[in-house]
Amino acid sequence: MTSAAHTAPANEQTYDVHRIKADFPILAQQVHGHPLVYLDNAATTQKPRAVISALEHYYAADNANIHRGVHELSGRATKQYEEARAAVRAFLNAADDREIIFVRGATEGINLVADSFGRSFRAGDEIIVSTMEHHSNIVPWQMLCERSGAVLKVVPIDDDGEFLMDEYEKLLSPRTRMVGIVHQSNSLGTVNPVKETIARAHAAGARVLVDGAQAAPHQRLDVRALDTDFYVLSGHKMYGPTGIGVLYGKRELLESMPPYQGGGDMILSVSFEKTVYNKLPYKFEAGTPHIAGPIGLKAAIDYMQAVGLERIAAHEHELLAYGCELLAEIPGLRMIGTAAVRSSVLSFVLEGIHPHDIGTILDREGIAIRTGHHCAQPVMARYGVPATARASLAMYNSRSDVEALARGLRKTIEVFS
Ligand code: 7TS
Repeated sequence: MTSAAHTAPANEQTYDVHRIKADFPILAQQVHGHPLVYLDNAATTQKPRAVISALEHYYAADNANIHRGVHELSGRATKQYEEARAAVRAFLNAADDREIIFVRGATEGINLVADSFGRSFRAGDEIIVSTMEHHSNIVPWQMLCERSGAVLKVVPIDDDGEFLMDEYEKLLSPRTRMVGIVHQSNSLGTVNPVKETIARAHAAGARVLVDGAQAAPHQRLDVRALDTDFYVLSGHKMYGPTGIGVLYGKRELLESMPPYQGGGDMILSVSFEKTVYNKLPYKFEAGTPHIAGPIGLKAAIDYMQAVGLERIAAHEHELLAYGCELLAEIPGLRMIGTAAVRSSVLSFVLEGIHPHDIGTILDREGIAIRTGHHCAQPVMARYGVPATARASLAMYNSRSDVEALARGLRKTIEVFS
């Protein structure tokens, strides 16, 4: 271990990671006789007490259906649901609450856009995605291609896992209708130059959907500065509940799009002669929604903002650099994903040891990581590996967590030697 392991950098001294960790009750437990070291945050993050309490309070005190009852509880539930929408709007720096659609997660947000915005796509239209997309930003577009005859084009990545802007430029054409790009890759950690990607798409007359599932917990977002047409995120990856996510869309686009699902709440009037759809955002929120979801998500956003988005990012940045330093000293370890700009993901393979075995041995040490293809099989194909081991960081991880990871990996090598 290098001497750097013993001297905490400046940010670690001012950022009280142990106090933050204490706000997450689940992290206080032992697993297989060891203190839990949770490094599977790209799969899902743990929830602070503030989020758990918000959910409990909602169900214990305010639960009712929204937008319908005249009674007190319905009024309270509706108010909290709509306050959560305003909190998400502010978090994304969107212009208007009507541009915020609550969905199940990033996956549903992308499917909504592919289904509804894609309704006008025709044979010969083109959709561009990158090699490093999560399956959820590939398969809905493939399904749209099957339905419409549109063609999917793929931007390659280089050996470091960087998006190749020149190759992208070559793929853009007047036929391009949509560009789907991940803001931060879940399998490589690469942070993509989305602003430039969007500007170039717009210059070619195409629209852009940015998959922000992994970026949302790690950097300040600003959909207006990016000028993105659509942006999706998942609440559970940013300390909120599962089953709630957000689709941001520019108002004029959402206005022009047909509903995704039909049912209650998405209509103004229904008759067998003519049904009139509701205004935004309700046009896209058919049926009783996951009311507690946005309420929990707002609590998560409030919590992140109280800690400070920039401070979280700085802490995680230092931790990633420290983790890279420690892993570089492990014999036979190859990092998968070495882009110049990346965040929170340590993806790697160990010579001669299957990632699944790494994950199993680390688990016995109380260390949770993810192994597998991370729903990014084209990335695995690009690197010629069936799977990687992935440790992913969150605001509550500390230097001791990545030190435990490095120790666990040395132990894994011993077991297999
Ligand atoms: N986009 C990215 C970049 C993701 O990482 C994920 C989930 C999704 C979309 C889909 O999100 P969902 O909430 O709708 O499922 N990624 C992962 C992961 O890396 N490990 O487990 C899930």
